[in-house]
Amino acid sequence: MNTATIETRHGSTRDREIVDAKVIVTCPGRNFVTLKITTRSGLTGLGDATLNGRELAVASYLTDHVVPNLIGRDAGRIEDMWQFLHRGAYWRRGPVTMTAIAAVDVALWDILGKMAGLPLYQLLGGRSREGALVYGHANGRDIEEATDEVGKYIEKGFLAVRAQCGVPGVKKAYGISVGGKPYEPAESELPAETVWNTPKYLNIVPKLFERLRADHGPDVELLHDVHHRLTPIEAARLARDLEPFRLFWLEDATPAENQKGFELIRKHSVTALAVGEVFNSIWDCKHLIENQLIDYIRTTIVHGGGITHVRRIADFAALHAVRTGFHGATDLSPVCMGAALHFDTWVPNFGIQEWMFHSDETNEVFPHDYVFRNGRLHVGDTPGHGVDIDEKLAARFPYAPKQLPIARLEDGAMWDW
Ligand code: KDG
Ligand code: MG
Repeated sequence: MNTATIETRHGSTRDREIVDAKVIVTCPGRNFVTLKITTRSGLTGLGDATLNGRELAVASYLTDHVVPNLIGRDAGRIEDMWQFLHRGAYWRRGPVTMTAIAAVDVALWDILGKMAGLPLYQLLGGRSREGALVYGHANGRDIEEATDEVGKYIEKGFLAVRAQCGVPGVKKAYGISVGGKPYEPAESELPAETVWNTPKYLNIVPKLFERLRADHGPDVELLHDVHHRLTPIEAARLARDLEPFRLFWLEDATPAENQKGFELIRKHSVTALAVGEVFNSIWDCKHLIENQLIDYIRTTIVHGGGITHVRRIADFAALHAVRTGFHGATDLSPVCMGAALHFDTWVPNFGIQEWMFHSDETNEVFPHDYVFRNGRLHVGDTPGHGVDIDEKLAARFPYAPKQLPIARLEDGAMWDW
């Protein structure tokens, strides 16, 4: 796009012209896709573009369809770029498109921070809090092991812990570590097959939380992820059974395509509900938010079209007393985590931030300035989002195809994983 050169305090439109954009795919333990944009003045910005198990679809969307459109454009026109990639593509929404748009958007916000010499949270409106409350993932093959693991998180200083335990009679229940390694869902080239049994699950989960409250007291915040496995009436039963143990939230209690199902859960229970890690647009969560059928919205920066779009979701949620609780599994790179933490530091209606630890290799490939202290993650004051990439190191970890597992019922029929 040809724009006349306009001088501003932060350089000219010529300085801000995008001269390069490249996609970096790396696998330091797991796959990550990163977009790096460079301006004529030599500033660079990074955006996460990782979509677990479908990484190369986003890499191709960016390389083949987006990058050619970026060259020559003004990196300072963040809103216009978002509208161009969203409206201009004609084919809107969807996880691949919105993840690609997010990568561009976050890279441009990163550049804006560097141009201004300010950390990203300052560009959004400044601090609302000192640090972002985070929850870690404790799990065990049985209740005994799970309660020990929750104890370890509390000892490390966590104020909030997600707890999952194995289900007797169910092989490979969701969220349970294998072989003492940290839990990582995408473990094989083709999807691992798991078997699901709802009655067995509904039987064990209230027992887990009864034990956790008995062992760890009333104050620690406890969370649980159903991972879309229940029907609305089953979810309503679980939410009601868990009421005495005051969960911070029950997540993805039923698949959110059927949004009326949440009315049924609400009718039977006051357990707080979180939804939205698989959403990618405000239109996915509009009904749930405006009808106050959920308490926390989980759509985060990388899958929700970037800061520009997630800010709209958060502002809309604030009108309806819904707070943020961003997805933060290991399949979202430190670049997303950095951007999300700046957002969390600013957003008035913040609830909590998920934080699964990245591996040491991942942290080395993506040096960052956020740190954990007293149950919260704190961003630094590096201009932009504060996350970088060591490209030489990244090149030593080539892409390794991996897909998420699937779930079947005991009779072999497909179920939601
Ligand atoms: O890629 C899928 C994971 O991000 C997801 O299974 C993790 O549900 C998840 C969570 O709440 O972290
Ligand atoms: Mg989840």
